[in-house]
Amino acid sequence: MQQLRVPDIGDYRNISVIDVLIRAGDTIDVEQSLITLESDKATMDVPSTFAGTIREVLLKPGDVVSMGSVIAHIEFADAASGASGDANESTNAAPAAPQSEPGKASALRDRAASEPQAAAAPAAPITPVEVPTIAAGSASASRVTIAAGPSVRKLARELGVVLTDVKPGDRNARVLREDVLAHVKATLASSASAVAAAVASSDGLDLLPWPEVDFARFGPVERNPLSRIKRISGGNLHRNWVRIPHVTNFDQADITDLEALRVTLNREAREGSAKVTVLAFLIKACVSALQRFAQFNVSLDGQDLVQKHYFHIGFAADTPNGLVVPVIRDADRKGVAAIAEEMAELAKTARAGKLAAAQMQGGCMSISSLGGIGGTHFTPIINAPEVAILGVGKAETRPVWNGSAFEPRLVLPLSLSWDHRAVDGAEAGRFLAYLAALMTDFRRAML
Ligand code: CAO
Repeated sequence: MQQLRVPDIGDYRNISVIDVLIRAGDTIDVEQSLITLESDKATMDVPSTFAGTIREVLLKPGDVVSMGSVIAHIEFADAASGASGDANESTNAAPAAPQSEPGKASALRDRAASEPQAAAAPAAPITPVEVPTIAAGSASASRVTIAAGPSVRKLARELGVVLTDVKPGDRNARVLREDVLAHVKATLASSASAVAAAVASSDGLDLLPWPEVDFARFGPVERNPLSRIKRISGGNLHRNWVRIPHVTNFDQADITDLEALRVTLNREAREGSAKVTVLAFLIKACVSALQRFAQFNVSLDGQDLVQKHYFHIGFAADTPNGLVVPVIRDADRKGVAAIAEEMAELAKTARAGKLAAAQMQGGCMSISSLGGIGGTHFTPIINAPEVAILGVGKAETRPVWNGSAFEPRLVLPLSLSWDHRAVDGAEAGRFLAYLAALMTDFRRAML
C-alpha cells in the first residue's frame, strides 16, 4: 500500500479541494483525476501517475492541501508498477515527482500555468477538468472533460448544476456563466411545465388517468373538436366544480297567480314587444333576494369578501355552439318588461355568436333555466366568482293541499347552488324560501 500525495503545485499553498473524484475500492488508471483543487484564480486536477486500487481516501471537499498532502492510499495494479517507483517517493507521492515515462502527463496537469493568462485576460481562464458523471441508465461512473473557469464552476456548484449537463454555447466548447444560467432556466421551465402537465392530467387531485378507449372497437365513430365556447366554458365549469364547495338547496314556488299576471301582461302588450317571461320575473326576484340577503351579493377574493352594491344578473343561454351567460346589468333599476326585452335581445345575440365579452361580465349571481325544456330540480354549477346560482325547472300543475282540500296549482321547481365558503346553510335556506315566496306573491318585494 502506498500513499498518493499532492505533487508540486507551484506557489500554491493551502489550496481548497473542491471535488474528490475517487472512492475507496475504485480501480484507477494512470492519468485519472484524483481530486480537483481550486485557487482564487484557477481550477486544477490532480491526476494519478499510477494504476491500482484505491484503498482509502483521506480528503474530502473543503479540505485544504499543499504540496505533499496525502490524497489516498493505493494498492498498485501490478508489482511492476509498484516496483517502478516508490509511490512515497515519486509521482503523486513525491514532492518533486520525476516522470517515469517520457510523454506521460506531468504529475499535475498544468492548470496553474493557465492562471497568469486568467489574471491578464478579462475572460475566465479555461480549465478543462474531468468530472465524474453517471451515464444514464448505467450505474458506472464515466468521466468527461468539461472546460469552464473557476467562477463558472463555483456558480454551478452553488446552483447545484452538474457541468456535464450544461450545453456550452461557446465555439470552443467552454461552459460559460450564461450557459449555466440558461441551463437553470431551461430546467426550471421544463419542471414547471411538467408540474403543469401533471396537474392538468391529474386535475391536481391525484386522480386516476382518464380512460383511453378505442371507441371504434365497439362500433362506428367520428371525431370532432369541441367548439370554442365548449372548450372555454368546459374549463370554467370544471374549475368551478372542483374548487367551489357547492351545496344545492331545493324548493318550489306556487306561481299560479304570477302566471295569470304574466298571461294578462302578454295579452295587453303592444304589438312587437318582447314576451314577458317567467325568467324575467325570476331576475327581479333574485335582485330582491340579493338586496335582503346581502351576503349573497359577494365574491371571494383571497381572504376577503367583496361586497357588491350593484345588481347584475346573468342567465344561461343555450346556443348552437354551447352555453353562454349574458348579464342583465342594473336589474334593480329595470322593470320586468324591460328585462324581458333585454333578455330576448341578448339571447338572440348569443345565438348569433355575437356576444361581446363585456356582455358576459360583472354578474352578481346567475340563473340557469331549463323551464322551457323540462325537468324538475337539478344542481347548477356556480359561475365563479359569483357565490350562488339559481336553477329553474319546468312549472307544472300539481294538486296542492290548501288546508281543507287539494287544489290545482302551478308549481315551479327551484334549486339554489351556493358556495359554502361565502354562505351558510341557514342563510341559503332563507334566501331560497324568500325567493319562492316572492314568486308566489310579488307584493312581498315592497315590504
Ligand atoms: N316552466 C314552464 N314553462 C316555462 C318555464 C318554466 N320555468 N320557463 C319558460 N317556459 C316556457 C315559456 O313560457 C315558453 O312557453 P310559450 O312559448 O308557450 O310562451 C317556453 O317555455 C320557451 O321559453 P324560452 O326558453 O324560450 O324562454 P325563457 O325566457 O324561459 O328562456 C333562455 C330564455 C335564453 C334562458 C332559454 O331560451 C334558454 O336558452 N334556456 C336554456 C338555459 C340552459 O341551457 N340552462 C342550462 C345551463 S347548464 O348547462
